[in-house]
Amino acid sequence: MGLNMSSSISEISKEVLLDMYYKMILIRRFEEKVVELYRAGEIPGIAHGYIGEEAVAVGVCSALRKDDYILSTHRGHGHSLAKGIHPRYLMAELFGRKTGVCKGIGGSMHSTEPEVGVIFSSAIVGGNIPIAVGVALAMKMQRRDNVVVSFFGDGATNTGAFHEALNLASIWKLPVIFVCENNFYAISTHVSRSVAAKEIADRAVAYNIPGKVVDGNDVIEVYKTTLEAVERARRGEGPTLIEARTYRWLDHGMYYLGPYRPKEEVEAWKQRCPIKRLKDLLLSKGIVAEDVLVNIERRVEEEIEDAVKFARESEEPDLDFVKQFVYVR
Ligand SMILES: Cc1ncc(C[n+]2csc(CCOP(=O)(O)OP(=O)(O)O)c2C)c(N)n1
Repeated sequence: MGLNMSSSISEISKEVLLDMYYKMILIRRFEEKVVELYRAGEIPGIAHGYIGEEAVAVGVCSALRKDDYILSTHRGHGHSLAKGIHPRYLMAELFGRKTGVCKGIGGSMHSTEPEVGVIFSSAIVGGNIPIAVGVALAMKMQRRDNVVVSFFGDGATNTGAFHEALNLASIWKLPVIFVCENNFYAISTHVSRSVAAKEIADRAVAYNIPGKVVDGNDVIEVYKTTLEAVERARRGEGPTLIEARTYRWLDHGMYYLGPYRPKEEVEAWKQRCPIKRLKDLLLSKGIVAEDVLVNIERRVEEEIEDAVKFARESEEPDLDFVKQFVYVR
């Protein structure tokens, strides 16, 4: 973890920093609302929260262009919002409404909107990684300079798909960035019980690509490391593996799995809240006055209320509507 949050902030524009703050707050409030609505029985199906991990999605997506692509996972709300999906259409998707990003028939784990670069999301652990390589191959074959990011968890790095994908991406020097969100647990299994490598980033060595460990609760470090990987990819030099160390504050999903994590560990990570860290930095460096941040927080509260109202008032898809999207030979 090479970069230091406060020393490297001066090179980033105020506009970008404020957008990062806005997006992190947006994700946090969105997820808090999802927990509330899920427990109240308003959101059907299952959902996996991103609270605590906001700096990864926001740091990475802030380093991308709108026409770059990301591929997401079962824990994807943060990725979608960070890349630019409007909270209204994501909330409506979670509610299973026709106005959702996938017309209400994808749900929490499949949010996709190619117009803003969210090209695919998969609940199959490791499933999006080879598909990201395929998208990157398409970019290369079409001589486009777009970069592709695959987000996945620590558990996904134990799948064959991860290893096959990194190998091929390296051999073909594809413009793809592999972002491992290492939150230390795959459901209740700690990484030390499932990953043989000393560090997940070390797995890059086998594929002759850079493997970098970053503090995933430091949005500036995530952003800068991603920028380097993006430049490398656009230069045609191939992929990078970034291991962003972070922590999920909630349980794996919306249900309680039991005490597999020490309470002190959870508390220690909460003390390292990525949003508070950015806020403290912006204020201590005199980059913005507090009322600017308070206004952003207010704006987000309104946007979340608006998204819930929009979702609640939207129509549910009926059977005839759903049938239009079923493939029949
Ligand atoms: C191929 C496959 N195996 C098992 C599962 C069940 N499953 C869902 S999430 C999960 C853990 C994923 O852990 P990780 O990749 O570290 O991501 P995190 O949930 O920590 O973000 C598992 C095993 C699945 N969805 N897909």
